[in-house]
Amino acid sequence: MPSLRERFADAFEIGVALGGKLSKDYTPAELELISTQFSNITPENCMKPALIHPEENRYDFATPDDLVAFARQYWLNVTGHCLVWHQQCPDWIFADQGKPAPRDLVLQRTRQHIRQVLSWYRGALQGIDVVNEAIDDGPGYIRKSKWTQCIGDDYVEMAFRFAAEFGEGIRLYYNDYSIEMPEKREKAIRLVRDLKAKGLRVDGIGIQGHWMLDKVPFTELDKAIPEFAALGCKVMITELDLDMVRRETSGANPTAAESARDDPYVNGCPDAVLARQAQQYGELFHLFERHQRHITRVAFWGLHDGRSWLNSWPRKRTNHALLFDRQCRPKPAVAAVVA
Ligand code: 9MR
Repeated sequence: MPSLRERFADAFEIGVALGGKLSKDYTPAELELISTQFSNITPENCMKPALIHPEENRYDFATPDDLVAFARQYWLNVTGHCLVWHQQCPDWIFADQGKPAPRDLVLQRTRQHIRQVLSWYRGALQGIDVVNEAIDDGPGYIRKSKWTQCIGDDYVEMAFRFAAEFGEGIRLYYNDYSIEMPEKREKAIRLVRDLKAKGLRVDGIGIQGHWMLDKVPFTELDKAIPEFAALGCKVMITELDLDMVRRETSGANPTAAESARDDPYVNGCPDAVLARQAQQYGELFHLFERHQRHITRVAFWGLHDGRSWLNSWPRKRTNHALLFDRQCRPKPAVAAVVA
């Protein structure tokens, strides 16, 4: 059987999000899996503002540097994640001597942040999520956050402006969850269209793809991909996983928390359920292939089931969301995807 990256080499890159330091936190089997199956890696956390820029005059490049070095060694591309987000963002950006910082100061700091990260990784990043999850989950347009409080809704525009200023040679993306669904899709289209009308560069739109077993929005995806492409953007599936344990919250709002305590698949996921997962992953890749002229990357949010964020969000449970099991063995979904 070909590896995933071989199987889709002519269609799109196969990506994976990786946490921690590759030089010390991964077993030989995991490293082997990364380098054989995938062609693109995304740092799961270490490039987020709070981690890479914990204090105004201190950057922590050690962990992302480690990932970039690994990627070089194995000829993998790296997609940065993310320059501006309302989560995992350090408080200092928004504060000025105990008071909310004025717009100009926050803009100046944002510009400096973007400048430093993009300059440091020039030549190392193929692309980067410039703004992550800016669209409101409810009826509003731009999500209210410290960014909108301090700068205004145009923080998105300003972030893309700074990214274009310093990001020569790096593709610039807007990334969000549930934007394939009609309500958020309309707002995502409006946002990207407005940015482009202002002359700003938006090279790609990332549909995160945190979906649930038996609830994959195939029909909406089929519409969303060409609609995003019609804006003059490439489309990427950036954080793919298929949640196997029922949850109430859709999308990926990190602050969601659920109180249920059941853990049905703690001793393993039944074959019949894994078969359904295989079928649905297979159908997804079939859909992606049909739209392959628009799609540049399909990336999984985690290397294998044991490393998925869905084991702890929106509550602790034993999940089986990815293509490889906790021992790095291919699950039935791998064969379905390849087929
Ligand atoms: O997978 C990431 C997890 O380790 C972090 O605790 C979490 C913090 O909010 O962020 C997770 O990654 C998110 C990504 O950056 C943006 N889209 C949703 C992802 C899952 O929450």
